[in-house]
Amino acid sequence: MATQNPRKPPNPVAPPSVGSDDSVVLERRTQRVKPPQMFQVVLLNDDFTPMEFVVHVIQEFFSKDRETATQIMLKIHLEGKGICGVYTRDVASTKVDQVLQAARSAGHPLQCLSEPVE
Ligand code: TYC
Repeated sequence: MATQNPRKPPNPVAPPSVGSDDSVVLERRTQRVKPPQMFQVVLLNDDFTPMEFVVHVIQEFFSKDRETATQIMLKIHLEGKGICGVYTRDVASTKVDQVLQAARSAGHPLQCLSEPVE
């Protein structure tokens, strides 16, 4: 049995209707697709992970330049946590996995999580 593709977004424009004089009317519909829920990826401070490693992680996985990465790292160091980026659910989850994998491989206890924005 044929089923509708659940990923296909609804068409924002109604099917054209043809008037008695052969004119075609395109009725605009209100957009019904909500933007996706976004997730912020957060790094947590600890007393053991080297600052240089955190800067490297932020550059590598969150595509920040060295100066921005250093600022984010220092904010985390001073305030306890900091946002490294905001992504859709799956991308955020992948970033968390990548950070934790890199930290564990290097023997550091760095913690990373994602949480819904708002
Ligand atoms: N507090 C760590 C230190 O003094 C540095 C650090 C910064 C660790 C940010 C984790 O997410 C972190 N070596």
